[in-house]
Amino acid sequence: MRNLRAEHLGSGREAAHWPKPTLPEYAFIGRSNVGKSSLINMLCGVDKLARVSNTPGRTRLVEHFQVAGTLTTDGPWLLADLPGYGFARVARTEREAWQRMVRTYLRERPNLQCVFLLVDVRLDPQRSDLDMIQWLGEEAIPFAIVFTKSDKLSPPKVQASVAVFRRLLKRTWNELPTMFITSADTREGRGTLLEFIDQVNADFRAT
Ligand SMILES: Nc1nc2c(ncn2[C@@H]2O[C@H](COP(=O)(O)OP(=O)(O)O)[C@@H](O)[C@H]2O)c(=O)[nH]1
Ligand SMILES: [Mg+2]
Repeated sequence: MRNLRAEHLGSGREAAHWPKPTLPEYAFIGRSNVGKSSLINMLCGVDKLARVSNTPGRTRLVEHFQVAGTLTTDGPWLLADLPGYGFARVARTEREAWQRMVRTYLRERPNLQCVFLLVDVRLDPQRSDLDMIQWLGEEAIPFAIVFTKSDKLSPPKVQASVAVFRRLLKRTWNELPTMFITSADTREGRGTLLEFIDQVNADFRAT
């Protein structure tokens, strides 16, 4: 399968350290261990692209990558790897610092097109994910839910798990977000996710 050229642009805590917001940008966020680095690497078809974001001490920063295009088009786009949440044992001050930075980024990044919120398909809906969804909705920040590790369950169990999530969200939302089912191991969902990015990139360039 076609690999995408991708390069690490830098990391930073605040807007002054982020790349100029001229290209369409997609942010990846989720609880630690959800499979964020694996998904980013799988999408780009590059081993160890997102490894840099695992470096201790840099995990509290937004990591930016520029990707050369998708499977079918060459228009460049930006990928932002956000620090994970859901550590049980993180001190409150650190959690608040995380929240401040991530919220500032999500609210104020002008070229942000969509937040991909990653959810482990094996788990029941987690409070921290639901809180994030709630907040994104209230802030009117466009997002999609990306279920990860689909290879770990049988297809019917994957569908059942997604259905639980949909039912829960339907209690609060009239319109459900777009959902993707992915696996870094089998590469399920790669084409679909890249097509989605393609479409949004095209809309961005048309305006
Ligand atoms: N079977 C399987 N394991 C995965 C998948 N994605 C991630 N993992 C494993 O889950 C663990 C955490 O993945 P990682 O990408 O580092 O998660 P992150 O903390 O969200 O960046 C690692 O052991 C990965 O090998 C997947 O799609 N399928
Ligand atoms: Mg990671």
